Amino acid sequence: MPAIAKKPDPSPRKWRTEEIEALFALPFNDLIYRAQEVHRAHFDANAVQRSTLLSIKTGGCSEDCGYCSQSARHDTEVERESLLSLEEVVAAATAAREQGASRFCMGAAWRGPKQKDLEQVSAMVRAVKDLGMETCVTLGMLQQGQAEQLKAAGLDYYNHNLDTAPEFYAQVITSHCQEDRFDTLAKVRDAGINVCCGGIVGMGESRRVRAALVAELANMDPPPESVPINHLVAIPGTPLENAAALDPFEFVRTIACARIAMPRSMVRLSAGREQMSDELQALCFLAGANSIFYGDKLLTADNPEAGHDEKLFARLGLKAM
Ligand code: SAM
Ligand code: DTB
Ligand code: SF4
Repeated sequence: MPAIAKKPDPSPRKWRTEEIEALFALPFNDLIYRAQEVHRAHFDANAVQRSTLLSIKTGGCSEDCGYCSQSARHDTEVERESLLSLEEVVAAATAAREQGASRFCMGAAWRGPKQKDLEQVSAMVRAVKDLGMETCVTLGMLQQGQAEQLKAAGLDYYNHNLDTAPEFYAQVITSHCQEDRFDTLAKVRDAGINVCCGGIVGMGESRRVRAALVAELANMDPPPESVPINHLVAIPGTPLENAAALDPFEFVRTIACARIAMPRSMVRLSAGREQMSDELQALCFLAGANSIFYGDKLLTADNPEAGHDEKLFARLGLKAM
């Protein structure tokens, strides 16, 4: 059964950054307890949704996002490739379904799709939908009418992250502004597509920035159905390759704060799992994460092997949603 996001709360409360900061400052055990209470009130605490990612168009991106292996402006090992064929995408989605993923997410290293690109991606969405999977794409910024076109193709989710708090955004990305991202998110929402929107931590930001990111996400009206919390994967050749390491408990705290502030959203433990111990991941599930990327690759970076995750799920008594 595909995972269905819960209906958004018709009147979600607004959060001030200071309130989220106060959550961050709680003793760790108290914070996790609060997050567990909220999690259990809204979800099966032992069920985790699994999405598989595929990079359908890799590298050569015009944007300068400081964390990204795919920017043409950074000297990384990622080579520019052209858009995958429909057959390649269907083969990857079929394999992901066989491994137990309920959603297939296709990512493209674009500032935004050209009309010709969008038609090809729409065909991919239709084909993945026909396999009985939920569909998600992340294609960058959308122009008028493009979200409606994706909806008509059967798109369930559009991923477009705020990435960080407004006050830190320009230190990470200068080729577009966060307002552009809000504009695309509004187009996605208006087209009736579920919103997948989160951010990255571990980029050298302060706790206040992490709290402000969680508040921005929670104050979206309605909040995103799906909230990926990425841990920076430090990529050699990017401006953030030497970002200061984040205390792992601070990552867990970020998950817990997201869970408390967005009780009905799926919170996804996203990039960075390959660099985490099983014990740290277990703490993230305890803090209310109930979704992961599943399969040995994210877009360009490594993710734990599916077999390893199967064993982890068995050891923790977790079931696939
Ligand atoms: N080009 C599109 C865009 O930027 O919206 C879609 C692809 S982009 C790679 C999707 C998201 O992946 C980014 O917004 C960012 O949050 C996350 N991401 C990219 N590189 C990352 C890294 N090295 N570590 C953690 N998260 C990363
Ligand atoms: C998201 O928030 N994280 C995913 C997905 N949305 C597209 C991407 C993570 C990318 C990690 C680095 C890489 O694979 O290049
Ligand atoms: Fe391009 Fe997206 Fe990477 Fe930014 S995050 S450089 S927009 S692929």
